[in-house]
Amino acid sequence: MRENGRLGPIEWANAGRPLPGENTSGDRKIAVALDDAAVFGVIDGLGHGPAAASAAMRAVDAVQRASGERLEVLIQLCHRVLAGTRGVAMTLARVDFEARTLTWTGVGNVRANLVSKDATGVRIRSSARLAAGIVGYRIPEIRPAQVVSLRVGDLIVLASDGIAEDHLDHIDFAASATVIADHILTKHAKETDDAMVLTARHRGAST
Ligand SMILES: [Mn+2]
Repeated sequence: MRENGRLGPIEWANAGRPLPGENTSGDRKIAVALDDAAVFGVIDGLGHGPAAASAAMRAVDAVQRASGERLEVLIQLCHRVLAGTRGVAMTLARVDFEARTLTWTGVGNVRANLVSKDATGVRIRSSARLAAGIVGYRIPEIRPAQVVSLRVGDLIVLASDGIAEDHLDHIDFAASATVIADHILTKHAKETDDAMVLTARHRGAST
């Protein structure tokens, strides 16, 4: 499960695989183009196997159909359409090209970090605030998504909990989004769960 592409100024890639022994993954990615923006996400259907995959795919479908809505609205929408499924953890990140902003929010444990390079080295500049809950089963009142300014070169990394906590150590910041995603999956995927990482990099000019 590897894909990559370019949406406006954003170069993105994802890398994922099911729990060893499973044929289908409950971890799914979203990369959708809007007029002057893009929406990215990682969705982790609870557990693993076909039931996890079908819950995650239903959420992906709901987001894709309504991708221009605010992120809080998209999560509410997923919560409704996932009733009766085992539910998902999900984090969404929207990049507005003109405003150069990153807006993100999540429910559950799909982590999202903004990694920047400055004079002192590579560091995590911001992390998405995640609410406790299970989309499709019980979610808190979704607070307005956080907005962060985005700079050329910045790297957004979304990772399901099948990727180990320390996955941002030793990132080769000179590498492409594809190479970084592959590296994180290869080095940090846990043997006990589905795994998915999505990387998105601001490359400046859109052509
Ligand atoms: Mn998981």
